[in-house]
Amino acid sequence: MAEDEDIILSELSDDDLVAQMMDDLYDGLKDEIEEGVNILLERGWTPYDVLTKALVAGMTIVGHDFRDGILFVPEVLLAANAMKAGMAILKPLLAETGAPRMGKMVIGTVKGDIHDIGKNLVGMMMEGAGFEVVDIGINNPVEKYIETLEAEGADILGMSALLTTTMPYMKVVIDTMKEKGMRDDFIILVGGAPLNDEFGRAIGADAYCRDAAVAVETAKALVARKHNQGTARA
Ligand code: B1M
Repeated sequence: MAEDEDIILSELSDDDLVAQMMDDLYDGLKDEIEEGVNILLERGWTPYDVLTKALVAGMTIVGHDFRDGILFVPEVLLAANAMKAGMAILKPLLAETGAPRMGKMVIGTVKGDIHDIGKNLVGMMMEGAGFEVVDIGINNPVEKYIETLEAEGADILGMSALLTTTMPYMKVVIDTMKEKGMRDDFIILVGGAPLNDEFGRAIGADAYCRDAAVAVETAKALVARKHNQGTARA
């Protein structure tokens, strides 16, 4: 629209800029999202605030309209690409905290599921908190989780699922780990929009994490507890 072409992002107030970024994310405008992220950072916003108050909040609106049949897969993919472009700018900043190494996490989205924005965000925040993160991507079968956990000598397994049809696969992974006698060697955290505490408990995970910040706090608490019990891996 001609009106939109006239908008100069750097001239907007913080509130107007964030509102405009939400519109731009909705419209899948990658370049504008990158520009908006950079402007907020230049104005002294923390990377975490840019992430949560502009990008995640914007993606929540996209989610609602996707659910309600107002947006469709191609539009949501564009929005996701714009979101990822913004996250790519924030990633090194979030990881740059100089926090002491806390442990190693293998994280991946389960088999049948290709949603990766939330998982990527958890990985970024975990790195920022001092964890080493091995991201095995999307659509992971149980074999991939197990092979990577063993090869990496990890402390934590993180699994993500965004679909009600794929979340039961987390139990397949945990049950297989139990069968192999390796379940108790790892802290298992699960997350994703359709999950809840009860589901996490029912499938035998150590904890369900509502969001990336909770994942970080939970991982820190459980790693500390494991260290105190003297059973943590080096
Ligand atoms: Co999808 N999709 N999608 N989608 N999609 C949902 C999940 C949906 C809720 C939309 C809706 O109807 N409202 C719905 C699921 C319904 C259900 O199962 N009950 C849905 C559907 C139906 C589908 C398809 C089946 C659509 C179709 O093809 N007809 C299809 C499935 C494909 C597949 O996986 N096999 C599909 C496809 C897609 C796109 C490819 C278009 C795209 C994904 C792009 C990508 O990820 N690269 C997409 C998107 C973007 C969404 C929504 C709109 C947004 C998800 C997102 O990125 N949110 C989503 C709607 C929604 O969730 N409200 C939707 C932002 C992100 C920051 O939040 O992922 O929740 P989230 O992560 C949070 C927490 O959940 C938590 O921390 C994160 C950060 O705070 N967390 C963890 C997540 N993982 C964690 C792991 C942890 C800890 C915490 O480990 C320790």
